[in-house]
Amino acid sequence: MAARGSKVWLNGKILPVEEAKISLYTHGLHYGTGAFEGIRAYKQTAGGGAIFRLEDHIIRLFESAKIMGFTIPFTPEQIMKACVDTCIANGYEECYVRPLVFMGDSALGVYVGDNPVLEVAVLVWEWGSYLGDRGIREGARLKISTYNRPHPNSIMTKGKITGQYVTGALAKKEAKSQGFDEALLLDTEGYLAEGSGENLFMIRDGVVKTTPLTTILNGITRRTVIEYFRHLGYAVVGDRFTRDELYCADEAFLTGTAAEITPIQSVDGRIIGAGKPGPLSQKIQQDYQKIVRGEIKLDFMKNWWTPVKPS
Ligand code: PPE
Repeated sequence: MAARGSKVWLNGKILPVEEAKISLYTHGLHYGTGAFEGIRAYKQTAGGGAIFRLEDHIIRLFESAKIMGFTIPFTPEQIMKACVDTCIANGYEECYVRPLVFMGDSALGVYVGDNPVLEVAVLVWEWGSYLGDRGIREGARLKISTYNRPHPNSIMTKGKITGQYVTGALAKKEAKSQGFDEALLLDTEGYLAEGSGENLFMIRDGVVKTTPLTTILNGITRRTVIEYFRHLGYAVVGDRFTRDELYCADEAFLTGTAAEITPIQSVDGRIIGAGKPGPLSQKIQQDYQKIVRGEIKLDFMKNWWTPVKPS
C-alpha cells in the first residue's frame, strides 16, 4: 500500500492519525452524507512543491456542500491553508490531498434533524498512477459498464458527494473482475457519460470532443485540457456521443486528478486508433505534466499553483 500521511487535519487541528477518532454513530458513515475533493500536489521543476488548482477544488467543495445543504464551519481560505498545512506537517511536496466534510455524530435516521454536526478533515497520501503504469504508457483497457451514471434527478451530478460513489465502485469492481482497467458509464439515455473516476475525451479528424456537463462531474482536469487545447488552437466541443462513435475514434483518453491524462487503448475489446497513445493524447499527457510542475505557465492559468511551504 502506498504511504499515507501520519498526520491529518481535523476540525482546525493537525493531529497524529491515531488520535483523529470519529464515532460509529457518524451519519456520513451510515448514509453517505459527505462531500470531498481529490487534489494533487506536485514537485515543481524550479524546486519546492505546489498544490495544483487548489482554489478551484475548494470552490467545488463548497459547491458540493451547498448542494447538500451543509454549512462548512470554515472559510475557503482556511480549508486551503489546511491543505497546505497537512502537506507540510507530513513533509510532502508531492502527494494526493483529500479534503472531506461529512455529517457527524448527531441523530441517526435519514432525517438528520436540526442539529447536524459537520466534521471537516484533510488527509494526504502518496498516490501513483491511478490506472496502472501500463495504462499510462500503453493506454487503458475499458469496458462499457452495465451500470449507468445516474440520472440528474437521482443524484446531484455537480456535487462530489461521498454516497454517490457507490455506483462507480460497483462499476469499477465489475470491470476489474473481467480483466479491464476501468469502467465507462453511459447516461440513462445511452450516451457516454464518464469513467468511475474520470472524464472522457475522444478525437476524430482533429476535433476534440468531450461529454457534456449534463450528467458528469465537472472535472477540473477536464477544464485544464479544454482550456489548454483551445489555447493551442484546437476545436473542442462538449457534445454527446455514443459507444460506437467512441469505438471509431482516432484517439481517446481519460482525465482526472488521480488518473491525470490516461490514454485509452481499447473499449469493449475494440482497439482505438493505432492501439497506442495517439499524437494528441501524448502531447496533452506530456504537457499536463509540465503544467502541473510549473514548467508551462500561461496567462490564463491564474492561481493554478499554491506553494507548499511554511507561511
Ligand atoms: N468524474 C468522476 C466521477 C470523478 O470521481 C472524477 C475525479 C472526475 C470525473 C475527474 O475530476 P477532476 O479530478 O476534477 O479532474 N475522481 C477523483 C477520485 C478518485 C478516487 O478513486 O478517489 C480524483 O481523481 O481525485
